[in-house]
Amino acid sequence: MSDHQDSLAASTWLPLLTTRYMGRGQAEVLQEATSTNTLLKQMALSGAPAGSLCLCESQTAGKGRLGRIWHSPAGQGLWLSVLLRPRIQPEQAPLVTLCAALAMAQAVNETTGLDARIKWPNDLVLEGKKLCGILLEIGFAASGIDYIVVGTGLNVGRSAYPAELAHQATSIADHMTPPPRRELLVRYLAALEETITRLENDGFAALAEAYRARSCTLGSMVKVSGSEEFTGVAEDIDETGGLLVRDQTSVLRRVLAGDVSVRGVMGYV
Ligand code: BT5
Repeated sequence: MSDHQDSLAASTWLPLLTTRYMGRGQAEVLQEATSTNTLLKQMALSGAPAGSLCLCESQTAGKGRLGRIWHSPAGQGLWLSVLLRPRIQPEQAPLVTLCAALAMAQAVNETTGLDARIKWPNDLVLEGKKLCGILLEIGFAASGIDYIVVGTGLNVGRSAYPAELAHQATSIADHMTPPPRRELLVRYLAALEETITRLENDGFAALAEAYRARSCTLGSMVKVSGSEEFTGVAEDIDETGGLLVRDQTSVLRRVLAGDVSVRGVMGYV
């Protein structure tokens, strides 16, 4: 695909938007950024409205969780951050990651037919390998949540990740000729508006069925590592986004953070 056909210039996708506000605030579209999350946080602090976004062709300091690096080579992905100012309680904030994961899984499926699955909490996987990572950054005010920046790194092109990650990473181009990135963007923004609106109005219960249908974690054997280490079967998500895992002594335990490996996914056997 030539650069022109796969342009992310706002003029190519703004007319395609089907949303009420998502993607319609301020839009910063850059050739190169340090991190779209970092830039959008600055925009949030300067008063940018909900639905504003920042996206770029390449990131020089793409961030994962816990200071990890997110590889974001030029033209190879949808390196995108969206600004939300959701009407939810602070303890519900982790659910926004789940909303974004569901929205991106739906967008990938609708535009490519590929069966992207959600690995709780913040990964999308395709045939057991990581296709997309999500990073939430939250700003609080005295009254509650001020803003949430939702960053998504979706691998689209053949060179989206370095060769040393080939055992655990994948890209749409590993499976098919990718659609123009603006199609993924427009579908994601529409799906994100819907999942966030449902969360605001009715809580996660309104999304649970759709989430479960796209999850590769629920119903699977998982290994939890971090402050507590145990294995068990992931049974459900609770009302604040925690994962409920039944351990080998049949006790249901709530996992809020930490790393969860799913058997058969991203190199865990
Ligand atoms: C994540 O962290 O998965 C969150 C990634 C969020 C990236 C987006 S891009 C737009 C926005 N701006 C930013 O600066 N960030 C967001 P985590 O679960 O910690 O996973 C990080 C790990 O994924 C790394 O340690 C690598 O092992 C692996 N990784 C790095 N780049 C990758 C890539 N392009 N594809 C697949 N895996 C990758």
